[in-house]
Amino acid sequence: MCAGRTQYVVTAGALLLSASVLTACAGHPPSTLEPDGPKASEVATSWWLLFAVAAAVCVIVIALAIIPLVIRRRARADPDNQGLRFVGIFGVAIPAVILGGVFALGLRDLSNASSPPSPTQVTIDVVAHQWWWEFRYSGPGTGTGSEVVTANEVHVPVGVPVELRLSTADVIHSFWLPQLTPKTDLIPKKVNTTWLTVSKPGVYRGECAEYCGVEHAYMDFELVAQSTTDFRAWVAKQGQPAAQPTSALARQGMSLVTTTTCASCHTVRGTAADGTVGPDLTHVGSRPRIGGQIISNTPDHLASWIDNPQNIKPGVKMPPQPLSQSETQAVVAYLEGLK
Ligand code: HEC
Ligand SMILES: [Cu+2]
Repeated sequence: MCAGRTQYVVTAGALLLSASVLTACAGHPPSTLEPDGPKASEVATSWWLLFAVAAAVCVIVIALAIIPLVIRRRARADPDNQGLRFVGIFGVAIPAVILGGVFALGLRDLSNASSPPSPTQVTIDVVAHQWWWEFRYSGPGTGTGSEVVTANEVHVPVGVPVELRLSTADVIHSFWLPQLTPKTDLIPKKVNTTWLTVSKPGVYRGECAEYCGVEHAYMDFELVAQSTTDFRAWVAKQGQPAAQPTSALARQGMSLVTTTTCASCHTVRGTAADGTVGPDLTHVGSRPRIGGQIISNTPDHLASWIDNPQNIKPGVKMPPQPLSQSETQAVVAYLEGLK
């Protein structure tokens, strides 16, 4: 008996410990249970509803299993088939009502999630690549006639319905902003649409939610929600062609970037570099992180990335670059100046 009690204490202790560990971790990875937009709120609400129903069913079933152990009755004949009626009600009718209700709610949420808020004011084309995200701004609301292309960083105005047109350059990926919008697949040769409205300013982490190859785990991006004025200013800046280099070192870097292999994969708007395999580098210097959020954008990190990105993100679709150390320094000086 004593051993039994010790076991209870140990189990209870373990549960408490794991609960406190879970609470301590809360707030780190983005959670669907901390929504900041209408679509994500619907997901959170249906999660809590399912949780409540499942918890209630669990408690009732456990109670039904314990009651016969506590109240012992002698087995007796069952002439009216009460046992069968019990199974009919609790085993068939009630579960059918619960599952049917949950199914209907699921259909309702699904159709809400895939209906546009009207009218959307900003349209962004999202192109998924192994293993980074390309964002292209177009249409009204962005306040710019010129092209805006970014990588792994997307800005939106707070409180404004935004339309996202999702496509992929290679395999199937899935676009997910846990606090803002449910997962939507990006499927080859197809454009899927999703919408989001962000209710408060902030930086939100997004990720790829469909395994898409070795570096799937480092295919993250950041959504920056800001006031309409700040958003317009950002778009206007990103719409400008690349800044001119201001030092001799950066000038050497520019000629390397625009005349060597980089130019066949990367675009720097306003120069001869117009490749489309990798991210647009026109304003790469303004990004806080590079490589699908894998490293922060410091001169040292940038130099080791350019030297051999395979050391940082093994399998990445950018080969090691045959540049001397001083050439790499020149390229870094140029790219860091592209704010
Ligand atoms: C064969 C194509 C290819 C070549 C050549 C190439 N890159 Fe890349 N580069 C890529 C791809 C693809 C990525 C995206 C990698 C990822 O994050 O998964 C990338 C990413 C980058 C990034 C990070 C951008 C960001 O915002 O995350 C920088 C900086 C960069 N390349 C610079 C260079 C420079 C400088 C050169 C020339 C010295 C070069 N690249 C040559 C394909 C290439
Ligand atoms: Cu993926």
